[in-house]
Amino acid sequence: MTLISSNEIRSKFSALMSEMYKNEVPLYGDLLDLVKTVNQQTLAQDVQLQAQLNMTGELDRLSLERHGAIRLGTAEELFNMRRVFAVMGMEPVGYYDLVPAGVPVHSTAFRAVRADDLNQSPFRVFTSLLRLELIADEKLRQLAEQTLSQRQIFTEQALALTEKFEQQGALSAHDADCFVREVLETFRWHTQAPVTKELYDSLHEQHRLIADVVAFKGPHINHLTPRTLDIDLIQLGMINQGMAPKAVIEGPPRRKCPILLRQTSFKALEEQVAFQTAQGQELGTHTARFGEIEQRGVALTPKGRKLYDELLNKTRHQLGGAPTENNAQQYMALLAQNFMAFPDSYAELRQQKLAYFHYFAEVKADCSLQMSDSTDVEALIEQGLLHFEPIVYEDFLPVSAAGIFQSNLGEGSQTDYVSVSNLAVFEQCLGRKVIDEIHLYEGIQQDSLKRAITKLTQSTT
Ligand code: OOG
Ligand code: NI
Repeated sequence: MTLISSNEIRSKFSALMSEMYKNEVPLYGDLLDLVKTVNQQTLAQDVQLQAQLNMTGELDRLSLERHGAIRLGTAEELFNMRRVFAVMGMEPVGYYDLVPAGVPVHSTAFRAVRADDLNQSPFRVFTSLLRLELIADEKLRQLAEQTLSQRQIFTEQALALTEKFEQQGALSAHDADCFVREVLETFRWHTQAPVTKELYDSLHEQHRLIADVVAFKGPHINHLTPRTLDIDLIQLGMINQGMAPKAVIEGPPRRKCPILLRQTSFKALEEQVAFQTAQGQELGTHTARFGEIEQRGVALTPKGRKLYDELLNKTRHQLGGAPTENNAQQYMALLAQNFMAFPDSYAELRQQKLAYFHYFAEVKADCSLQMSDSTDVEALIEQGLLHFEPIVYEDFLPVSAAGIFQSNLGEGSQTDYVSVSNLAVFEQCLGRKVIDEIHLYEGIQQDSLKRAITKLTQSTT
């Protein structure tokens, strides 16, 4: 019996999900076409970028690359989602508290964690858990809890195969095929809502997000995001094609050396939904699903991240709040101006320990490396024996995520919740600890350096 690797299962699932979403939201397909053209153009014009992506193993994964997002309603749903994603080699990385930004959820990102695995399939899912305790109206909260407790978002087969994986440590080809098809059902859009329009409306009144979670059969995938190499070109392309992107690109401004993550999206679509009534059905609409694009840059160290947060906060402070349609130009100008303080060459980013890098040995025939030299990274780089390339940021940004949520929830959806961040509660629901992303980047950097140094020492002795 051939066993299928988690990488293969993840890769199959990602392809299947993309197909499904293309059928459900045709604009996503248009976006994929736009991204493909822009990426080809950008690579053709920038051989250095092509070489860099080739070195780091990202070139081949580029056309496969995407993330999705879902919103869950209960601790049990999050617990089982963690088990299901584990079958695909995806683990919870990072904790994002969106409550301070007025969105009543906390989240993690499920993704592969090793560099090789990420290159085989970089598929990830931003997964949020609704914080029902933030619904002020107690009756409504109870009704929401009761509604959620009645739904099962996974098929029986999906859970059975997950259990089988947990027992065997892998799945057969047949089981893996069955698993991806069954799990896909959880993410499907349903035009029939299991609640009345009245309940939907009262949930919606509390927060559109609450209605989006509680009033549906399952956590429909709400966007799927391809990775572009030039998000400004995509933003222009979207405008030209009439896709109505959001006013500003979230994240850092355009730079020679991209950092972290830049994102933009087109607005959610209004879709028809059939609600339950005693007599049958009542039609209404719901707005949830949208399209998003991202451009990824180098992962920042805590020092780099601190500088990023400072400059972003400064910009928002100068603007007097979060950017809107009306002050988008001013925001982009301020952002660009403030980020002049962020070094914009890979050499400086590395030397000042602002970002993480992969190291590669440049083995030369005539070099003689002494063991004592072997740890002086700076000298090795100067001698051309050590080469470095940026480690791509694989995660998300809470301020950007809040901006993406908000642009698709409509104006006035920002609510001031009084609450404390609650990692411990989140981890308890999840059934394990979330992985610290900084730890992962540090590990990748250290491993690559160790490998490069070993190669250099071996080749000279
Ligand atoms: C998730 C929004 C966050 C991102 O790319 O930052 C996100 C959601 O709307 O459910 O996907
Ligand atoms: Ni997203």
